[in-house]
Amino acid sequence: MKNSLIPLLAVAMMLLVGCQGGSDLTQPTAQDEQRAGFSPLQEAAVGDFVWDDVNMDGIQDTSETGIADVVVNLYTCDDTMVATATTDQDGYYMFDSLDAGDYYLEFELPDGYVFTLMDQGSDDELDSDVDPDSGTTDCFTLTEDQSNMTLDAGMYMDEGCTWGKGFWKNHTGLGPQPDLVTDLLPLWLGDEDDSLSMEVTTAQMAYDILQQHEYGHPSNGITRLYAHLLAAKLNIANGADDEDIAQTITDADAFLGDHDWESWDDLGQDDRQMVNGWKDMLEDYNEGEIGPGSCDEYHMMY
Ligand SMILES: [Ca+2]
Ligand SMILES: [Ca+2]
Ligand SMILES: [Ca+2]
Repeated sequence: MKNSLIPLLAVAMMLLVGCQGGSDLTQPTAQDEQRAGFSPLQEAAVGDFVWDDVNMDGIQDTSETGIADVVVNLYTCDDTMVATATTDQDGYYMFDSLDAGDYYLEFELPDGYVFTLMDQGSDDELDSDVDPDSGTTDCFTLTEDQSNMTLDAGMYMDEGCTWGKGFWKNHTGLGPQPDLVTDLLPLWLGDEDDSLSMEVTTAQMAYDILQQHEYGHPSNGITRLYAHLLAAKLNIANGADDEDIAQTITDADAFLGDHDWESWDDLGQDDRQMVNGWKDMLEDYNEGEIGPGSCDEYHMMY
């Protein structure tokens, strides 16, 4: 870049930064500027939509809505940042009053979101144009006076997925499969530091709990609860959304603070039913019946 261009570019960038935001009614429109006797030379524009791709198919479905307050950055294709915009309450953004030229866009993911699939379907009005790995679009060319409103970004809340307890047992590093458990430890069964709570500190201990023969046996309800509670906590530590079973875990942890597997034989019918109910909920979660869904299906889809 020649030094003499820098002041001009700085002025151009200040003008551009002042003109962002499709919904900001306080900004002058091109018509306003023409009425005021100012005839803008730069008329190209790009937009316009960031949406929540709930069904993760990369297509803007009519039931899917925009996402507000997403930061969008505009660059020239030689990586000079031109301007920044933020999506409005309906998910729209626009950069206008642009020079003809080659540009790309960068979209910043809100917390918990990931980008959806790029360039799905045959209608560029209804797809997502962001590479999920880079968060940017391809370079595109704007000619003088061109308005391109097809540059959209789909994203969805990444809720993770869950594996059943058999998967976790097979991934303690004690068999041929890799150890995926150790990095997720320690985990507590029962509220931390309560008298009968167990702290699971090693992959071997996790294996013994999931295998259900070291801490009681498979006909013992608390032994079964241990296994499914540990699998659920491994899933959550691995990134799975816990909304559907957070209360179950809170209740089970409180109970396991003063009941261990040796307490099972002395439990009354109501307590046993309660323990079995928690175990069933946690098993449903781990198997993908509730919660974010099974990783088996997730990996088959992608
Ligand atoms: Ca969709
Ligand atoms: Ca596209
Ligand atoms: Ca598009």
